[in-house]
Order: sequence, then structure tokens, then C-alpha cells
Amino acid sequence: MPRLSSGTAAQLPASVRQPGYDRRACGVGIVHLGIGAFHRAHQAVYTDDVLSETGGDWAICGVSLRQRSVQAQLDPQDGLYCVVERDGSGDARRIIGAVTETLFAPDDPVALVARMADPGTRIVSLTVTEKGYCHDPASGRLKLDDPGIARDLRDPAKPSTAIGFLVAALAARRRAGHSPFTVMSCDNLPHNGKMLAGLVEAYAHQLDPSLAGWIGREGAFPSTMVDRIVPATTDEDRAAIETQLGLQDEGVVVCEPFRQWVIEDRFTQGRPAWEDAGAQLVEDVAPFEDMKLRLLNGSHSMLAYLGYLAGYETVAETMANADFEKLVRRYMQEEAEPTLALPTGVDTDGYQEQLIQRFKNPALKHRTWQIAMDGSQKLPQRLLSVIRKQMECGGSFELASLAVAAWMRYASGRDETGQGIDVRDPLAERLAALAADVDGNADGEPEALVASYLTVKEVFGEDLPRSEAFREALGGALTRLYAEGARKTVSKTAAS
Ligand code: CS2
Repeated sequence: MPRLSSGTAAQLPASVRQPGYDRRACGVGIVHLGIGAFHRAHQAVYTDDVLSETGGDWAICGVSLRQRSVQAQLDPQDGLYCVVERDGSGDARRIIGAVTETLFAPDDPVALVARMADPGTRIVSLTVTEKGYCHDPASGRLKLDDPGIARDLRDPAKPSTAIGFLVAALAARRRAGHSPFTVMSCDNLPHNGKMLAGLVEAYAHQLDPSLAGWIGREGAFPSTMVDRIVPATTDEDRAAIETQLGLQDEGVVVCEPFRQWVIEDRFTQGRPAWEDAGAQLVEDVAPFEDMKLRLLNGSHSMLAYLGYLAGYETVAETMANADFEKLVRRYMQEEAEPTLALPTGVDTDGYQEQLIQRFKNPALKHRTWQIAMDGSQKLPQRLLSVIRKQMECGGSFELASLAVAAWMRYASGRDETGQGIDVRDPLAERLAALAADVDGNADGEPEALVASYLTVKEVFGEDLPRSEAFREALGGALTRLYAEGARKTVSKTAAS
């Protein structure tokens, strides 16, 4: 089967939308770090829409910092790939042309720094996942003892981390007398722009305080809220697309039809007219971020840990159990929503209902195991933020605590049948060691496990471990999870 590429695209079925612009005429204006499935189904789609509407030098150079596979998928295809939007009513397929170049950073770090420092690069955006920021999730501060950061500080001209690349390229621009590019984080982190600015400045300060000062004065780090559910592409997806396109597409991504992007409008050197593609440009993105992190991502993590322990493979399967749906609805309404301060006009009830339907999308195989990854990096902004806010105003945090307790059992590395769990998390080893001797069914042991997990300051900070009420809520929930299993615990809790 021939491969999708500029040369073969003419053979595609007419039902598949193609880039309606001359790709060769669009210079690269954006370097994107972390060109995984999410970026290809989100920012690249918005950018493809803008290029179709108005053209311009806003093509994307997509960079992988860790996995060579993306380059191997996209290079032979001239950067073209198919986005499949999927729900119960069928598939819509379109080819995206916005990515015109790919780089694998470890091949030639100096070349990537030069690409970013090139005056044509006006935006550097990132989807490197939570752990890619090399920060302490509870405090948001740069971890100077992170092995990647420590390495990059020793050899700053040949970095390996996103922060190292940003600072090396900004320094090169300053030396050449150019203004900084805009740095735009597109990860699910609170105040992602502001936090990233802090990390970049902290790292730059280690090298040269005047560089940190220049970045602080001249740089721009708009915060963004990004949203689209994009499960990891499977071999089955790749096989199916071949039949549908009549061409092999190794870069295909499958996602839900919904997409949302809220961006703070602060760019040093312009930006594509993403609003023409439906993005919302606002003064302050924080309320939207909190809404998404606590309602969508908080519920997602709740479903991932409890659903996985209950033996469900996907979010949709978990949601098909009415008790889980009820639990998530109650978590959103009773615990997460009261913590939000939204601008008038935002319909939170409608948003929650839409989330329930998105989670139930039967056509998306979004694995609970995938969402369960990197819990230590995700819990603070998704669930612990809700718990802190509810504590402040005397509200309930029982359901969020159940989700955190489920994470604890999951992170212990043993499921309800005694099988090992493949826990992917930067702290996985430490979390497994903390749980090594626990026999969850022995009296008092779940409480002891709670106590030892609460010593993980990167996750819980200094304040939460001191709360007796939180400790009790976790202890009660974890005891129930060990004694009765996730399904029964969810059923009883949802009905209580
Ligand atoms: C998910 C997110 O994997 C996860 O942790 O919660 O990737 C989620 O699908 C996206 O944030 C949706 O926009």
C-alpha cells in the first residue's frame, strides 16, 4: 500500500478534506516542542484552518524531545497525516498540512536551538506533558536537582529538556539582537504561561541573571486552556485508516469532534488568527483553566483510577456503569463546581452535561491506564486544588478524596486481584516502595499507607498532610477500597 504524501494525496477519496493552500508557500513561524497525538489533533488543526483561510508564514516545525517515532511517521509523508474525528454517529476525516518540518531533538540539539533562534520563529509552543516541565508539582518551582535540568545547566549549549532549549534559544536571540519569541504552553497545568515563565527565568538565572532579567522584561508567556480528548493511536486505528484512505498513514490521530482553545492574547511578534478557527482570545485564561482542570481532568483522573481498579479498560466502559456516572456527576456538582469563579455567561451546567456525553463517547477507546499515567504530576491541579478550596470554605471533599485514595491503591502497584499494575509515573519506584509491605486487608494498614503517601511533599505539599479531616477521609476511602473493591465502594458512595 503506498504511503500518504504530497505525491499521493491526489488519490485520496473526495470525502477526505485536504489542505486547501500551497504548503510550500508557508514559512515556518512556530516551533512546537512535543509533537504527540494531542498537538496534531489540536493546535495543528486550528493552524491548518488559519492557513486555509489566510495563509501566512505560520507553518509548524514539530519537535520530539524523546521519541524518534514521530519523525519516522511524518517525514516520509511530507508532514501530512489524517485526523479522524469520531463519535457514535461515524467518522469525519481530514488531512492536516500545517506541519511542514520535523526534528528529533537528540539528533542535533544545536540545530534545534538554531531553528528556535531563527528570527522567522515567532512562537515556540509546548505540549510536553506535566513531567516535561521538570518542576515540583505541589509548589510549581523548578527542580534544580532534576537530572535533565542539572545536565543542561552543565552543558547549556546542547540541552535535552524543554526548559533548557527555551533558554538556550532565547539567549541566542538576545546575543543576535532579536526580540524573544512568544512561549506558549499548551499543557494541562494551572497558570501554565505564568508557571513556565517562572521556570524559564529560574533556569536562566542560574546561567546569567541579566538574561533572566531580559526574558522577564521582554518575553511573553501567554497562558492557554487546551481541550480535546485524543487517545493514543493504536495499530487497529492505523490498519483501519489504510482501508479508508487507500493509503498507509503512520501519523494518523483519532479524536472526539469537540475541541476548545482559550488563549491569553499576549504575543511578542504576532500570531496566526486562531480566532478564525474558533479559538477564544481572552484577557485572563485562569477561570477557564480551573474549570477544565477540575471538572474535566479531575473527573478523568477519578474515572481512570476507580475505573481501572474496577476492571474497566476504557472511560466509556467505566461510564456505562450508572454508579460511576452518578459519582462523577456528584463530584462535579457538589465539590468541583463550587470552587470555580467563572465569568458571567459561562454555562457550567451545560458544560458538565457535555462532559458526561464526551466521556460516554462509545467510539473512542480512551484507556483508563493511559489517563492514570503520571498521577503524581496531575493530582495537585486536578483534585487537590478542589480539596484545598473546599476545605477553605467548609465544603465537602469526600468524593475527591475517594479518587485520591484510588490513586494510592493504584500507585501501590497491585490491583484487586493481586496482579501487578504497570504504573507509569516519575515517582513510581518511590510510591511502590512506600506500599511494599502493606497488606490492605489487615487492620489499620490502609491508614498507615495513607500516612506514608502523605509524606510525598511533591504531591501533597506541606499543608494537606496536616489536615486531620483529609487524613480521615482518605483513610476511610482506602479502607473501603481494600475491603470491598472499587465497584461496591463507588456504588455505595454514589448513593450516599
Ligand atoms: C487526560 C487528558 O490523559 C489525561 O490525563 O485527562 O489528556 C484529557 O484527555 C485532555 O486534557 C482533554 O483535553
